[in-house]
Amino acid sequence: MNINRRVQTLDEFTIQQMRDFPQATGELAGLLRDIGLAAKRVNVEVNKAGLVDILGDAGGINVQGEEVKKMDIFANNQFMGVLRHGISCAGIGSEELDDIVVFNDEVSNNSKYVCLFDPLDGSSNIDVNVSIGTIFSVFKRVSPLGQPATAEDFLQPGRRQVAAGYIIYGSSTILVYGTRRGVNGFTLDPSIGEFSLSHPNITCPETGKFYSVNHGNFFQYADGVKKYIDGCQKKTKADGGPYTQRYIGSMVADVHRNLIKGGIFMYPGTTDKPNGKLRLMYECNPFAFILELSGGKATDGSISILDIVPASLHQRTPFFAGSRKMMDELEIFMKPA
Ligand code: AHM
Repeated sequence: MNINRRVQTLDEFTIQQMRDFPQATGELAGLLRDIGLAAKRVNVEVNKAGLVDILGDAGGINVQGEEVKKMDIFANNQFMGVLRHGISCAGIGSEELDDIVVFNDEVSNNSKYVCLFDPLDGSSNIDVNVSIGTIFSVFKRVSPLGQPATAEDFLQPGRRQVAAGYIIYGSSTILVYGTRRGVNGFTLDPSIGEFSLSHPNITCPETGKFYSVNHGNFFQYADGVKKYIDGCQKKTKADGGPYTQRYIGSMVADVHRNLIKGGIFMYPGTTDKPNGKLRLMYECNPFAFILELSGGKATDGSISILDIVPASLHQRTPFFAGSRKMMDELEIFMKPA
């Protein structure tokens, strides 16, 4: 087998980017390294979930009122642990925690960043061996250094993210992250235990053939969404069709596929849940950031996800994201009459 040992690891890549920016302090590189380390630990456990007593419900209900799986807790503790003991993060917000956690020690109070994450998205899929993932968002603090981080550091619009990314624990494990300098993907090379650059400079195709939505909720969607979905099913060859419906029910896998291959992902509001299901701060913002950086779009049906001013840590929003031309077409259907 021909092994390319010149592929850059995640650490080499982030350090290289730092060298190109001599004024960089290395804190962001350190943060990404910490996230990569936690991801490797979670990956090991996800891979043996069927073997050990880590599979299944932890018996509790999380702050969203959903059943908590043991792996959710494990993943949350891993990410919180590396960030708490690193030097780059002043505090975290997590899907699994009611409120923000401010680390409040001398080193953390001088750290520039705060981090929000969904430690294990799609975790109801673990029991059936379907891809799951971690999603994260990084903001620069607005409160003064030297003091504990505050709620304002977290509740910033997504456009102010300095980095965001996700990890998919799938047929292979891949970490994708974006900064203003672009979006890059790193696949975990099990032979050396390192994330290695496999998808440099990711760009989202301007259009695609995939549309991803929960059809079970169809009759609860707004008319514009129904008409758009109907249109997807009626696409002819001349219109770039036929489209293919693909919905895993694991956002990381669905959005990743559409980012790489071209497509649109939708989690609209329903009559029962007008704001949909997905969380703004640690599910929608990171994907919106990555999609906009890579040429795609993400909205709540009317404005860019990145322009939503957050009111609370766990707020939900309708979410439409993907290839630019498909999003433009959706917007025509969703415009108020
Ligand atoms: P989770 O927070 O319980 O893991 O749920 C989030 C997941 C997303 O990954 C996915 O897009 C969505 O829930 C699927 O929901 P539904 O089954 O309602 O279509």
